[in-house]
Amino acid sequence: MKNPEIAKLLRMMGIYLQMKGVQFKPQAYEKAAYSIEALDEDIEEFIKKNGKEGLKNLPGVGESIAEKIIEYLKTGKIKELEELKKEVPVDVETLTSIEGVGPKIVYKLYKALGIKTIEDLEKACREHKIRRLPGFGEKSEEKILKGIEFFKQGGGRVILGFIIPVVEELVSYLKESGLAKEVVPAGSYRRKKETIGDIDILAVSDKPEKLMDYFVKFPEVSNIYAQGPTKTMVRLKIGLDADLRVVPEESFGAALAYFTGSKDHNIKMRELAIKKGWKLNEYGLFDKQEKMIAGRTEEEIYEKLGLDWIPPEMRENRGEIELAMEGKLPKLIEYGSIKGDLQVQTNWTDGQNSIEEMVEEAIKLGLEYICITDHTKSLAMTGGLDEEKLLKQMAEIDKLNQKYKGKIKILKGAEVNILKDGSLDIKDEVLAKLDFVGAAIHSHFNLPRNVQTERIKKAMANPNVDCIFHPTGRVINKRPAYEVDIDEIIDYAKKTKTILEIDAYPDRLDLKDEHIRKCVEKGVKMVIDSDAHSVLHLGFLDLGVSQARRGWATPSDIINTLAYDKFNSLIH
Ligand code: DGT
Ligand code: CA
Ligand code: CA
Ligand code: ZN
Repeated sequence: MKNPEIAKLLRMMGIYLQMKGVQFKPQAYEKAAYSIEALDEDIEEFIKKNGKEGLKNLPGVGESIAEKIIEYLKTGKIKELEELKKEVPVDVETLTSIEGVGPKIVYKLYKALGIKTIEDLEKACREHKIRRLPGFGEKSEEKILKGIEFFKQGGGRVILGFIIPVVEELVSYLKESGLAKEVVPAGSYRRKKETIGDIDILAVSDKPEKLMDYFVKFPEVSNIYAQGPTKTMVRLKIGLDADLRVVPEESFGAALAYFTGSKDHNIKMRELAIKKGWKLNEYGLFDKQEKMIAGRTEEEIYEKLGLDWIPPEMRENRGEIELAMEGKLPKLIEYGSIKGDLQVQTNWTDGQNSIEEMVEEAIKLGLEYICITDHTKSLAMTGGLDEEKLLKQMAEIDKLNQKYKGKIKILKGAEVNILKDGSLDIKDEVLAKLDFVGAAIHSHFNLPRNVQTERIKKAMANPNVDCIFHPTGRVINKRPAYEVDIDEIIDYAKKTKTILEIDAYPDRLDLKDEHIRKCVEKGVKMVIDSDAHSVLHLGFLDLGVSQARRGWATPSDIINTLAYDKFNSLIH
Protein backbone atom coordinates (compact mmCIF):
# COMPACT_ATOMS: atom_id res chain seq x y z
CA MET A 1 0.00 0.00 0.00
CA LYS A 2 1.76 3.13 -1.21
CA ASN A 3 -0.73 5.68 0.15
CA PRO A 4 1.42 6.82 3.12
CA GLU A 5 4.60 7.31 1.09
CA ILE A 6 2.73 9.22 -1.62
CA ALA A 7 1.15 11.46 1.01
CA LYS A 8 4.60 12.09 2.44
CA LEU A 9 6.05 13.01 -0.95
CA LEU A 10 3.15 15.35 -1.73
CA ARG A 11 3.70 17.08 1.60
CA MET A 12 7.39 17.38 0.79
CA MET A 13 6.48 18.96 -2.58
CA GLY A 14 4.31 21.44 -0.70
CA ILE A 15 7.15 22.33 1.64
CA TYR A 16 9.58 22.89 -1.24
CA LEU A 17 7.08 25.11 -3.06
CA GLN A 18 6.48 27.05 0.15
CA MET A 19 10.23 27.59 0.41
CA LYS A 20 10.26 29.27 -2.91
CA GLY A 21 7.35 31.47 -1.99
CA VAL A 22 4.93 29.87 -4.47
CA GLN A 23 1.33 30.89 -3.69
CA PHE A 24 -1.66 28.53 -3.20
CA LYS A 25 -0.03 25.40 -4.65
CA PRO A 26 1.48 24.34 -1.29
CA GLN A 27 -2.00 24.24 0.26
CA ALA A 28 -3.23 22.11 -2.63
CA TYR A 29 -0.40 19.63 -2.05
CA GLU A 30 -1.18 19.52 1.67
CA LYS A 31 -4.86 18.93 0.94
CA ALA A 32 -4.05 16.27 -1.65
CA ALA A 33 -1.79 14.52 0.87
CA TYR A 34 -4.71 14.38 3.32
CA SER A 35 -6.99 12.99 0.63
CA ILE A 36 -4.59 10.19 -0.22
CA GLU A 37 -4.23 9.29 3.44
CA ALA A 38 -7.97 9.38 3.91
CA LEU A 39 -8.56 7.01 1.00
CA ASP A 40 -9.68 3.72 2.45
CA GLU A 41 -8.31 1.70 -0.44
CA ASP A 42 -4.93 1.09 -2.02
CA ILE A 43 -4.13 4.02 -4.31
CA GLU A 44 -3.01 1.67 -7.12
CA GLU A 45 -6.30 -0.21 -6.96
CA PHE A 46 -8.13 3.09 -6.86
CA ILE A 47 -6.44 4.31 -10.03
CA LYS A 48 -7.06 0.99 -11.78
CA LYS A 49 -10.76 1.40 -11.06
CA ASN A 50 -11.26 5.14 -11.44
CA GLY A 51 -8.40 6.31 -13.61
CA LYS A 52 -6.79 9.73 -13.52
CA GLU A 53 -10.21 11.41 -13.58
CA GLY A 54 -11.07 9.62 -10.34
CA LEU A 55 -7.91 10.96 -8.77
CA LYS A 56 -8.83 14.47 -9.82
CA ASN A 57 -12.13 14.17 -7.94
CA LEU A 58 -10.21 13.91 -4.65
CA PRO A 59 -9.96 17.20 -2.72
CA GLY A 60 -6.77 19.09 -3.57
CA VAL A 61 -5.84 16.85 -6.51
CA GLY A 62 -5.75 18.61 -9.87
CA GLU A 63 -4.24 17.65 -13.20
CA SER A 64 -0.65 18.27 -12.21
CA ILE A 65 -0.79 16.50 -8.83
CA ALA A 66 -2.64 13.54 -10.39
CA GLU A 67 0.13 13.23 -12.96
CA LYS A 68 2.78 13.29 -10.26
CA ILE A 69 1.05 10.49 -8.38
CA ILE A 70 0.89 8.37 -11.53
CA GLU A 71 4.50 9.23 -12.35
CA TYR A 72 5.59 8.05 -8.92
CA LEU A 73 3.71 4.76 -9.22
CA LYS A 74 5.29 4.14 -12.63
CA THR A 75 8.85 5.27 -12.03
CA GLY A 76 9.31 5.33 -8.26
CA LYS A 77 10.15 9.04 -8.47
CA ILE A 78 8.68 12.47 -8.91
CA LYS A 79 11.04 14.28 -11.25
CA GLU A 80 10.11 17.79 -10.14
CA LEU A 81 10.69 16.86 -6.51
CA GLU A 82 14.06 15.31 -7.33
CA GLU A 83 15.05 18.53 -9.06
CA LEU A 84 13.87 20.68 -6.18
CA LYS A 85 15.87 18.50 -3.80
CA LYS A 86 18.95 18.90 -5.96
CA GLU A 87 18.49 22.64 -6.05
CA VAL A 88 18.07 22.91 -2.27
CA PRO A 89 19.83 19.82 -0.88
CA VAL A 90 18.89 20.22 2.79
CA ASP A 91 17.47 17.97 5.50
CA VAL A 92 14.06 19.61 5.24
CA GLU A 93 12.27 17.17 7.48
CA THR A 94 14.54 17.67 10.48
CA LEU A 95 15.04 21.39 10.01
CA THR A 96 11.32 22.15 9.75
CA SER A 97 10.63 20.14 12.91
CA ILE A 98 12.51 22.77 14.90
CA GLU A 99 10.15 25.26 16.52
CA GLY A 100 10.36 28.61 14.76
CA VAL A 101 11.94 27.22 11.58
CA GLY A 102 9.58 27.02 8.62
CA PRO A 103 10.24 26.25 4.95
CA LYS A 104 10.95 29.86 4.01
CA ILE A 105 13.54 30.23 6.76
CA VAL A 106 15.19 26.94 5.73
CA TYR A 107 15.52 28.34 2.20
CA LYS A 108 16.94 31.66 3.37
CA LEU A 109 19.46 29.95 5.65
CA TYR A 110 20.60 27.66 2.85
CA LYS A 111 20.98 30.50 0.35
CA ALA A 112 22.77 32.83 2.76
CA LEU A 113 24.90 30.41 4.80
CA GLY A 114 24.73 27.04 3.07
CA ILE A 115 22.96 25.46 6.07
CA LYS A 116 21.88 21.91 5.25
CA THR A 117 21.55 20.10 8.57
CA ILE A 118 20.60 20.70 12.17
CA GLU A 119 24.33 20.56 13.03
CA ASP A 120 25.09 23.33 10.51
CA LEU A 121 22.29 25.41 11.97
CA GLU A 122 23.46 24.96 15.55
CA LYS A 123 27.00 25.94 14.60
CA ALA A 124 25.81 29.07 12.78
CA CYS A 125 23.75 30.07 15.83
CA ARG A 126 26.70 29.59 18.19
CA GLU A 127 28.91 31.65 15.89
CA HIS A 128 26.23 34.37 15.88
CA LYS A 129 25.91 34.24 12.12
CA ILE A 130 22.13 34.11 12.14
CA ARG A 131 21.53 37.38 13.95
CA ARG A 132 23.48 39.22 11.26
CA LEU A 133 21.17 38.09 8.46
CA PRO A 134 18.56 40.55 7.24
CA GLY A 135 15.20 39.83 8.86
CA PHE A 136 16.78 37.99 11.80
CA GLY A 137 18.07 39.31 15.11
CA GLU A 138 19.51 38.28 18.43
CA LYS A 139 16.08 37.14 19.63
CA SER A 140 15.31 34.92 16.66
CA GLU A 141 18.78 33.38 16.88
CA GLU A 142 18.22 32.52 20.55
CA LYS A 143 14.79 31.13 19.75
CA ILE A 144 16.20 28.83 17.06
CA LEU A 145 18.93 27.63 19.43
CA LYS A 146 16.35 26.86 22.09
CA GLY A 147 14.33 24.96 19.49
CA ILE A 148 17.38 22.90 18.54
CA GLU A 149 18.12 22.04 22.17
CA PHE A 150 14.56 20.98 22.77
CA PHE A 151 14.58 18.87 19.60
CA LYS A 152 17.74 17.08 20.71
CA GLN A 153 16.34 16.37 24.18
CA GLY A 154 13.69 14.25 22.47
CA GLY A 155 16.60 11.83 21.89
CA GLY A 156 15.02 10.25 18.84
CA ARG A 157 11.97 9.05 20.76
CA VAL A 158 8.98 8.87 18.47
CA ILE A 159 5.46 10.07 19.18
CA LEU A 160 3.13 7.20 20.11
CA GLY A 161 0.10 8.35 18.10
CA PHE A 162 2.06 8.71 14.89
CA ILE A 163 3.44 5.14 14.93
CA ILE A 164 0.38 3.20 16.11
CA PRO A 165 -0.81 2.48 12.52
CA VAL A 166 2.57 0.99 11.54
CA VAL A 167 2.82 -1.15 14.68
CA GLU A 168 -0.74 -2.39 14.18
CA GLU A 169 0.11 -3.22 10.57
CA LEU A 170 3.22 -5.11 11.70
CA VAL A 171 1.30 -7.09 14.30
CA SER A 172 -1.39 -8.13 11.83
CA TYR A 173 1.30 -8.94 9.25
CA LEU A 174 2.93 -11.30 11.76
CA LYS A 175 -0.41 -12.85 12.71
CA GLU A 176 -1.34 -13.42 9.06
CA SER A 177 1.80 -15.50 8.58
CA GLY A 178 0.16 -18.39 10.40
CA LEU A 179 3.57 -18.99 11.96
CA ALA A 180 2.79 -17.58 15.40
CA LYS A 181 0.29 -18.56 18.10
CA GLU A 182 0.63 -15.27 19.93
CA VAL A 183 1.85 -11.86 18.77
CA VAL A 184 1.71 -9.00 21.28
CA PRO A 185 3.58 -5.68 21.40
CA ALA A 186 5.00 -5.09 24.90
CA GLY A 187 7.26 -2.34 26.32
CA SER A 188 6.36 1.34 26.48
CA TYR A 189 4.06 0.81 23.50
CA ARG A 190 1.79 -1.43 25.56
CA ARG A 191 1.98 0.98 28.50
CA LYS A 192 0.97 3.75 26.01
CA LYS A 193 3.75 6.12 26.97
CA GLU A 194 3.49 9.35 24.99
CA THR A 195 6.81 8.69 23.25
CA ILE A 196 8.41 5.38 22.38
CA GLY A 197 12.11 4.44 22.36
CA ASP A 198 11.67 1.13 20.54
CA ILE A 199 9.03 -1.51 19.91
CA ASP A 200 9.28 -4.85 21.75
CA ILE A 201 7.15 -7.59 20.22
CA LEU A 202 6.68 -11.03 21.75
CA ALA A 203 5.58 -14.13 19.92
CA VAL A 204 4.99 -17.83 20.53
CA SER A 205 5.89 -19.99 17.56
CA ASP A 206 6.72 -23.61 16.62
CA LYS A 207 8.72 -22.36 13.66
CA PRO A 208 10.78 -19.48 15.02
CA GLU A 209 13.34 -19.46 12.14
CA LYS A 210 10.60 -19.21 9.53
CA LEU A 211 8.83 -16.51 11.55
CA MET A 212 12.01 -14.43 11.74
CA ASP A 213 12.63 -14.80 7.98
CA TYR A 214 9.10 -13.56 7.44
CA PHE A 215 9.46 -10.72 9.97
CA VAL A 216 12.51 -9.18 8.25
CA LYS A 217 10.57 -9.14 4.96
CA PHE A 218 7.98 -6.74 6.41
CA PRO A 219 7.92 -3.98 3.74
CA GLU A 220 8.52 -1.23 6.30
CA VAL A 221 11.84 -2.74 7.45
CA SER A 222 14.79 -0.60 6.36
CA ASN A 223 17.66 -2.39 8.10
CA ILE A 224 18.31 -5.72 9.86
CA TYR A 225 20.64 -5.33 12.87
CA ALA A 226 20.61 -8.96 13.99
CA GLN A 227 18.61 -12.07 13.16
CA GLY A 228 18.35 -15.18 15.30
CA PRO A 229 15.66 -17.74 16.21
CA THR A 230 14.80 -16.16 19.58
CA LYS A 231 15.55 -12.48 18.94
CA THR A 232 15.64 -10.38 15.80
CA MET A 233 16.23 -6.64 15.72
CA VAL A 234 15.34 -4.35 12.83
CA ARG A 235 14.99 -0.70 11.93
CA LEU A 236 11.69 0.51 10.45
CA LYS A 237 11.44 3.18 7.76
CA ILE A 238 9.52 5.45 10.13
CA GLY A 239 12.73 5.82 12.15
CA LEU A 240 12.00 3.33 14.92
CA ASP A 241 13.70 0.09 15.98
CA ALA A 242 11.62 -3.05 16.52
CA ASP A 243 12.65 -6.24 18.34
CA LEU A 244 10.81 -9.52 17.91
CA ARG A 245 11.33 -12.16 20.58
CA VAL A 246 10.05 -15.72 20.39
CA VAL A 247 9.41 -17.11 23.86
CA PRO A 248 8.33 -20.58 25.10
CA GLU A 249 4.55 -20.90 25.39
CA GLU A 250 4.70 -21.84 29.09
CA SER A 251 6.64 -18.60 29.74
CA PHE A 252 4.55 -16.29 27.57
CA GLY A 253 2.81 -14.48 30.44
CA ALA A 254 6.04 -14.07 32.39
CA ALA A 255 7.82 -12.69 29.32
CA LEU A 256 4.90 -10.37 28.57
CA ALA A 257 4.95 -9.00 32.12
CA TYR A 258 8.73 -8.65 32.07
CA PHE A 259 8.99 -6.92 28.69
CA THR A 260 5.99 -4.71 29.30
CA GLY A 261 7.74 -3.21 32.29
CA SER A 262 8.22 -0.61 33.37
CA LYS A 263 11.57 -1.47 34.85
CA ASP A 264 10.58 0.06 38.22
CA HIS A 265 7.32 -1.89 38.22
CA ASN A 266 9.26 -5.09 37.46
CA ILE A 267 11.71 -4.51 40.29
CA LYS A 268 8.88 -4.08 42.78
CA MET A 269 7.20 -7.26 41.50
CA ARG A 270 10.43 -9.20 41.85
CA GLU A 271 10.83 -7.97 45.43
CA LEU A 272 7.34 -9.23 46.22
CA ALA A 273 8.29 -12.66 44.89
CA ILE A 274 11.53 -12.68 46.91
CA LYS A 275 9.58 -11.84 50.09
CA LYS A 276 7.59 -15.03 49.55
CA GLY A 277 10.82 -16.95 49.07
CA TRP A 278 10.18 -17.24 45.32
CA LYS A 279 11.87 -16.06 42.16
CA LEU A 280 10.33 -14.06 39.28
CA ASN A 281 11.95 -13.55 35.89
CA GLU A 282 11.00 -13.51 32.20
CA TYR A 283 10.61 -17.32 32.23
CA GLY A 284 8.14 -17.57 35.08
CA LEU A 285 7.45 -17.49 38.79
CA PHE A 286 9.39 -20.24 40.62
CA ASP A 287 9.27 -21.60 44.19
CA LYS A 288 12.23 -22.55 46.42
CA GLN A 289 12.61 -25.89 44.63
CA GLU A 290 12.78 -24.08 41.27
CA LYS A 291 9.35 -25.47 40.39
CA MET A 292 7.29 -23.21 38.11
CA ILE A 293 4.26 -21.79 39.92
CA ALA A 294 3.02 -19.55 37.09
CA GLY A 295 4.12 -18.36 33.65
CA ARG A 296 1.60 -19.11 30.88
CA THR A 297 -0.47 -15.96 31.49
CA GLU A 298 0.12 -12.60 33.11
CA GLU A 299 -3.05 -12.99 35.15
CA GLU A 300 -1.78 -16.11 36.96
CA ILE A 301 1.48 -14.39 37.86
CA TYR A 302 -0.31 -11.43 39.42
CA GLU A 303 -2.73 -13.78 41.15
CA LYS A 304 -0.05 -15.99 42.69
CA LEU A 305 1.69 -12.86 43.98
CA GLY A 306 -1.58 -11.83 45.65
CA LEU A 307 -2.35 -8.99 43.28
CA ASP A 308 -5.23 -8.00 41.04
CA TRP A 309 -4.16 -7.84 37.39
CA ILE A 310 -2.82 -4.35 36.73
CA PRO A 311 -3.60 -2.57 33.42
CA PRO A 312 -0.33 -1.93 31.52
CA GLU A 313 -0.95 1.84 31.44
CA MET A 314 -0.62 1.91 35.24
CA ARG A 315 2.62 -0.07 35.50
CA GLU A 316 5.02 2.71 36.46
CA ASN A 317 5.47 1.91 40.17
CA ARG A 318 3.48 4.93 41.26
CA GLY A 319 1.51 3.08 43.92
CA GLU A 320 -0.41 0.67 41.68
CA ILE A 321 1.12 -2.48 43.19
CA GLU A 322 0.03 -1.46 46.72
CA LEU A 323 -3.53 -0.82 45.49
CA ALA A 324 -3.61 -4.12 43.57
CA MET A 325 -2.62 -5.88 46.79
CA GLU A 326 -5.63 -4.40 48.59
CA GLY A 327 -7.97 -5.04 45.66
CA LYS A 328 -8.47 -1.30 45.31
CA LEU A 329 -7.33 -0.52 41.75
CA PRO A 330 -9.46 2.19 40.12
CA LYS A 331 -11.85 1.07 37.35
CA LEU A 332 -10.18 2.93 34.50
CA ILE A 333 -12.03 4.64 31.68
CA GLU A 334 -12.42 2.16 28.79
CA TYR A 335 -11.31 2.56 25.18
CA GLY A 336 -14.18 3.51 22.90
CA SER A 337 -16.20 5.07 25.71
CA ILE A 338 -16.02 8.73 24.61
CA LYS A 339 -19.47 9.79 23.39
CA GLY A 340 -18.77 13.29 22.11
CA ASP A 341 -15.87 15.29 20.73
CA LEU A 342 -15.62 18.87 21.97
CA GLN A 343 -12.76 20.31 19.99
CA VAL A 344 -13.16 20.13 16.23
CA GLN A 345 -12.00 22.65 13.63
CA THR A 346 -13.48 22.96 10.15
CA ASN A 347 -12.77 24.76 6.90
CA TRP A 348 -14.41 27.85 8.40
CA THR A 349 -10.87 28.33 9.75
CA ASP A 350 -7.79 26.10 9.46
CA GLY A 351 -9.51 22.70 9.27
CA GLN A 352 -9.45 20.62 6.08
CA ASN A 353 -13.11 19.59 6.02
CA SER A 354 -16.57 21.16 6.14
CA ILE A 355 -18.83 20.98 9.20
CA GLU A 356 -20.94 18.38 7.41
CA GLU A 357 -17.97 16.19 6.55
CA MET A 358 -16.81 16.26 10.17
CA VAL A 359 -20.34 15.45 11.34
CA GLU A 360 -20.69 12.53 8.89
CA GLU A 361 -17.38 11.09 10.06
CA ALA A 362 -18.38 11.50 13.72
CA ILE A 363 -21.58 9.57 12.99
CA LYS A 364 -19.53 6.81 11.34
CA LEU A 365 -17.38 6.60 14.46
CA GLY A 366 -20.49 6.26 16.61
CA LEU A 367 -20.29 9.60 18.44
CA GLU A 368 -23.50 11.01 19.96
CA TYR A 369 -22.40 14.63 19.82
CA ILE A 370 -19.74 16.84 18.34
CA CYS A 371 -18.89 20.45 19.13
CA ILE A 372 -17.60 22.72 16.37
CA THR A 373 -14.87 24.92 17.80
CA ASP A 374 -13.24 27.01 15.13
CA HIS A 375 -10.55 29.52 16.02
CA THR A 376 -11.40 33.15 16.73
CA LYS A 377 -10.35 36.41 15.15
CA SER A 378 -7.07 37.26 16.86
CA LEU A 379 -5.57 34.03 15.51
CA ALA A 380 -5.32 35.68 12.12
CA MET A 381 -3.20 33.01 10.41
CA THR A 382 -6.04 30.50 10.78
CA GLY A 383 -8.63 32.95 9.46
CA GLY A 384 -10.18 33.07 12.94
CA LEU A 385 -13.90 33.93 13.16
CA ASP A 386 -15.17 37.28 14.42
CA GLU A 387 -18.51 37.77 16.19
CA GLU A 388 -20.41 38.15 12.94
CA LYS A 389 -19.04 34.95 11.40
CA LEU A 390 -19.59 33.05 14.64
CA LEU A 391 -23.25 34.04 14.58
CA LYS A 392 -23.44 32.93 10.96
CA GLN A 393 -21.90 29.60 11.86
CA MET A 394 -24.41 29.17 14.70
CA ALA A 395 -27.28 29.63 12.23
CA GLU A 396 -25.69 27.07 9.93
CA ILE A 397 -25.41 24.59 12.81
CA ASP A 398 -29.09 25.13 13.66
CA LYS A 399 -29.91 24.03 10.11
CA LEU A 400 -27.61 21.05 10.25
CA ASN A 401 -29.13 19.96 13.56
CA GLN A 402 -32.46 19.70 11.73
CA LYS A 403 -30.86 17.65 8.98
CA TYR A 404 -29.09 15.27 11.35
CA LYS A 405 -31.92 14.97 13.87
CA GLY A 406 -31.86 11.58 15.57
CA LYS A 407 -28.38 10.82 14.27
CA ILE A 408 -26.10 13.18 16.17
CA LYS A 409 -26.22 16.46 18.09
CA ILE A 410 -24.03 19.31 16.88
CA LEU A 411 -23.00 21.76 19.56
CA LYS A 412 -22.03 25.37 18.86
CA GLY A 413 -18.64 26.20 20.21
CA ALA A 414 -15.42 28.07 19.67
CA GLU A 415 -11.76 27.82 20.52
CA VAL A 416 -11.53 31.35 21.85
CA ASN A 417 -8.13 32.95 21.93
CA ILE A 418 -6.87 34.21 25.29
CA LEU A 419 -5.20 37.58 24.75
CA LYS A 420 -2.02 38.69 26.49
CA ASP A 421 -3.90 40.24 29.42
CA GLY A 422 -6.17 37.22 29.96
CA SER A 423 -9.20 38.76 28.27
CA LEU A 424 -10.87 36.96 25.36
CA ASP A 425 -11.07 38.08 21.75
CA ILE A 426 -14.84 37.56 21.42
CA LYS A 427 -17.52 39.65 23.15
CA ASP A 428 -19.27 38.04 26.11
CA GLU A 429 -22.74 38.54 24.62
CA VAL A 430 -21.76 36.30 21.69
CA LEU A 431 -19.92 33.78 23.87
CA ALA A 432 -23.09 33.48 25.95
CA LYS A 433 -24.94 32.21 22.88
CA LEU A 434 -22.54 29.29 22.37
CA ASP A 435 -23.17 25.86 23.90
CA PHE A 436 -19.55 25.23 24.81
CA VAL A 437 -16.61 27.60 24.97
CA GLY A 438 -13.02 26.43 25.10
CA ALA A 439 -10.40 29.08 25.76
CA ALA A 440 -6.78 28.60 24.80
CA ILE A 441 -3.40 30.25 24.56
CA HIS A 442 -1.76 30.51 21.14
CA SER A 443 0.71 33.36 21.66
CA HIS A 444 2.93 35.05 24.28
CA PHE A 445 4.32 31.72 25.44
CA ASN A 446 7.23 33.35 27.24
CA LEU A 447 5.52 35.35 29.99
CA PRO A 448 6.84 34.92 33.54
CA ARG A 449 5.26 32.00 35.39
CA ASN A 450 3.05 34.02 37.74
CA VAL A 451 1.87 36.30 34.92
CA GLN A 452 1.03 33.33 32.68
CA THR A 453 -0.83 31.62 35.55
CA GLU A 454 -2.88 34.76 36.30
CA ARG A 455 -3.60 35.18 32.59
CA ILE A 456 -5.17 31.71 32.38
CA LYS A 457 -7.00 32.15 35.68
CA LYS A 458 -8.57 35.34 34.36
CA ALA A 459 -9.96 33.39 31.39
CA MET A 460 -11.23 30.67 33.73
CA ALA A 461 -13.02 33.29 35.81
CA ASN A 462 -15.14 34.31 32.80
CA PRO A 463 -18.50 32.58 33.39
CA ASN A 464 -18.86 31.93 29.64
CA VAL A 465 -15.72 29.80 29.54
CA ASP A 466 -16.51 26.10 30.01
CA CYS A 467 -13.09 24.62 29.39
CA ILE A 468 -9.41 25.39 28.96
CA PHE A 469 -8.10 23.71 25.82
CA HIS A 470 -4.59 22.16 25.79
CA PRO A 471 -3.83 23.80 29.15
CA THR A 472 -0.01 23.73 29.08
CA GLY A 473 0.61 24.44 25.38
CA ARG A 474 3.35 21.91 24.86
CA VAL A 475 4.01 20.25 21.51
CA ILE A 476 5.94 17.01 22.04
CA ASN A 477 9.45 17.02 20.53
CA LYS A 478 8.90 20.59 19.38
CA ARG A 479 7.96 23.03 22.09
CA PRO A 480 7.99 22.72 25.89
CA ALA A 481 4.99 23.74 27.95
CA TYR A 482 4.86 27.44 28.79
CA GLU A 483 5.84 28.29 32.35
CA VAL A 484 2.68 27.90 34.40
CA ASP A 485 1.76 26.80 37.93
CA ILE A 486 -0.30 23.78 37.00
CA ASP A 487 -1.29 23.05 40.62
CA GLU A 488 -2.75 26.51 40.94
CA ILE A 489 -4.61 26.10 37.62
CA ILE A 490 -6.05 22.78 38.80
CA ASP A 491 -7.15 24.27 42.15
CA TYR A 492 -8.72 27.22 40.36
CA ALA A 493 -10.49 24.87 37.94
CA LYS A 494 -12.07 23.20 40.96
CA LYS A 495 -13.12 26.57 42.38
CA THR A 496 -14.57 27.94 39.12
CA LYS A 497 -15.90 24.53 37.93
CA THR A 498 -13.86 24.92 34.76
CA ILE A 499 -13.27 21.74 32.77
CA LEU A 500 -9.68 20.99 31.77
CA GLU A 501 -9.06 19.35 28.43
CA ILE A 502 -7.04 16.29 27.52
CA ASP A 503 -6.17 17.20 23.95
CA ALA A 504 -5.64 13.84 22.25
CA TYR A 505 -3.81 15.12 19.17
CA PRO A 506 -0.69 12.89 19.07
CA ASP A 507 1.95 15.57 19.54
CA ARG A 508 -0.04 17.47 22.17
CA LEU A 509 -1.46 15.02 24.73
CA ASP A 510 -2.14 18.01 26.93
CA LEU A 511 -2.97 17.62 29.84
CA LYS A 512 -0.38 14.88 30.15
CA ASP A 513 -0.62 11.77 32.31
CA GLU A 514 0.81 13.19 35.55
CA HIS A 515 -1.42 16.28 35.35
CA ILE A 516 -4.45 14.07 34.69
CA ARG A 517 -3.61 12.14 37.86
CA LYS A 518 -3.59 15.43 39.82
CA CYS A 519 -7.03 16.35 38.43
CA VAL A 520 -8.34 12.91 39.39
CA GLU A 521 -7.04 13.37 42.94
CA LYS A 522 -8.54 16.85 43.26
CA GLY A 523 -11.87 15.96 41.62
CA VAL A 524 -11.45 18.33 38.68
CA LYS A 525 -13.48 17.25 35.65
CA MET A 526 -11.86 16.71 32.27
CA VAL A 527 -12.91 16.11 28.66
CA ILE A 528 -11.01 14.16 25.99
CA ASP A 529 -10.99 15.88 22.59
CA SER A 530 -9.38 15.03 19.26
CA ASP A 531 -8.49 18.64 18.26
CA ALA A 532 -9.34 17.38 14.76
CA HIS A 533 -8.41 19.55 11.80
CA SER A 534 -9.49 16.82 9.36
CA VAL A 535 -11.85 13.83 9.32
CA LEU A 536 -8.78 11.63 9.77
CA HIS A 537 -8.12 13.09 13.21
CA LEU A 538 -11.41 12.18 14.90
CA GLY A 539 -9.93 8.74 15.53
CA PHE A 540 -7.42 10.21 17.99
CA LEU A 541 -9.93 10.12 20.86
CA ASP A 542 -8.71 6.72 22.08
CA LEU A 543 -5.18 8.08 22.28
CA GLY A 544 -6.53 10.57 24.80
CA VAL A 545 -8.20 7.68 26.61
CA SER A 546 -4.82 5.93 26.84
CA GLN A 547 -3.31 8.97 28.57
CA ALA A 548 -6.33 9.28 30.86
CA ARG A 549 -5.75 5.64 31.85
CA ARG A 550 -2.10 6.46 32.53
CA GLY A 551 -3.43 9.21 34.80
CA TRP A 552 -5.72 6.69 36.58
CA ALA A 553 -8.91 8.39 35.36
CA THR A 554 -12.26 6.63 35.76
CA PRO A 555 -15.36 7.36 33.62
CA SER A 556 -16.68 9.86 36.16
CA ASP A 557 -13.54 12.01 35.80
CA ILE A 558 -14.07 12.41 32.05
CA ILE A 559 -17.41 14.05 31.42
CA ASN A 560 -17.70 13.35 27.72
CA THR A 561 -18.21 9.71 28.62
CA LEU A 562 -21.70 10.96 29.52
CA ALA A 563 -24.64 10.62 27.15
CA TYR A 564 -25.70 13.84 25.43
CA ASP A 565 -28.54 14.87 27.78
CA LYS A 566 -26.45 14.49 30.91
CA PHE A 567 -23.47 16.21 29.35
CA ASN A 568 -25.62 19.06 28.07
CA SER A 569 -27.23 19.70 31.43
CA LEU A 570 -23.77 19.89 33.00
CA ILE A 571 -22.53 22.63 30.67
CA HIS A 572 -25.70 24.75 30.68
P1 DGT B 1 11.31 2.68 25.65
O1 DGT B 1 11.62 1.60 24.66
O2 DGT B 1 12.49 3.48 26.02
O3 DGT B 1 10.18 3.53 25.22
O4 DGT B 1 10.83 2.00 27.02
P2 DGT B 1 10.53 0.48 27.37
O5 DGT B 1 9.83 0.49 28.67
O6 DGT B 1 9.88 -0.20 26.24
O7 DGT B 1 11.98 -0.10 27.65
P3 DGT B 1 12.90 -1.14 26.86
O8 DGT B 1 12.54 -1.26 25.44
O9 DGT B 1 14.29 -0.73 27.18
O10 DGT B 1 12.64 -2.51 27.61
C1 DGT B 1 11.39 -3.16 27.54
C2 DGT B 1 11.00 -3.65 28.90
O11 DGT B 1 11.93 -4.65 29.35
C3 DGT B 1 11.04 -2.61 30.00
O12 DGT B 1 9.87 -1.83 30.08
C4 DGT B 1 11.22 -3.47 31.23
C5 DGT B 1 12.08 -4.59 30.76
N1 DGT B 1 13.48 -4.31 31.12
C6 DGT B 1 14.44 -3.82 30.32
N2 DGT B 1 15.59 -3.70 30.99
C7 DGT B 1 15.36 -4.11 32.26
C8 DGT B 1 16.15 -4.25 33.44
O13 DGT B 1 17.33 -3.93 33.48
N3 DGT B 1 15.53 -4.71 34.55
C9 DGT B 1 14.22 -5.06 34.55
N4 DGT B 1 13.67 -5.49 35.66
N5 DGT B 1 13.45 -4.96 33.47
C10 DGT B 1 14.00 -4.49 32.33
CA1 CA C 1 10.68 -0.35 24.13
CA1 CA D 1 13.63 -2.81 23.56
ZN1 ZN E 1 -6.51 25.05 14.46
